[in-house]
Amino acid sequence: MRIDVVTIFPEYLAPLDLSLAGRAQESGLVEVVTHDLRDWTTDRHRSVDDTPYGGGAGMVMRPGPWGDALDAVTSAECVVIVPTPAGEVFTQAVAAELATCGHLVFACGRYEGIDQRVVDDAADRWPVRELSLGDFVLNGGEVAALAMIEAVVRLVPGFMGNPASLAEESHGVDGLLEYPVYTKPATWRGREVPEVLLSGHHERIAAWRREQSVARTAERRPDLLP
Ligand code: 6GU
Repeated sequence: MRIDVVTIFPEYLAPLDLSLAGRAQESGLVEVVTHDLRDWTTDRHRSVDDTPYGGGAGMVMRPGPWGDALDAVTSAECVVIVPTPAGEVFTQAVAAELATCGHLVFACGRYEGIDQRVVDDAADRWPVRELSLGDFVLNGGEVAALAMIEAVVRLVPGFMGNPASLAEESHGVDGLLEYPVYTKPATWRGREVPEVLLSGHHERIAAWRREQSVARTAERRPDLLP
């Protein structure tokens, strides 16, 4: 998989080289290339934003540099991703879908957003996904892109050492939250590991974990229950 990220803060993406995704890059499974949007500016001040038509607070990213940047880094087979709090919610299902793509291009906006014509123009040529991490506001798309890239890359076939751990985690196949986990010692600060987990009884353990998952989901995320 090839991933291009266009941003005015390429340094924001540096953690990708350290994290899980860094390993995937070393193994050649994934290649992430970041680009500075200002490389596609033509004015002396390398400006990327301007005041919004219709008035209002903040600045909007100009279409010119974005159009040229996307023309340069896209390919016939790519999917363009625009992180924005106004997007559809990025879920594990979206991550799994994107993990099957050969080429992802992230367009990270700052300020109040990117001129909508950039997105509309891109959508005439490539599949475009405007995606949000959830109902809160970040200063720009960079941190969101980092999160999405990590979520996608770990689903690329061949990335995870143990694919079973993908199936059992939160938002896995049954869509429930993960059950609580414990390791040695069996007693710590007077707190015991639940007895059933020491029993060696695999069916009882599976039933207990299922029960914990359902209870946790009902308590914290009732919207996820079927
Ligand atoms: Cl994708 N971008 C920004 N700027 N804020 C967000 C977000 C994305 N998702 C949640 N908040």
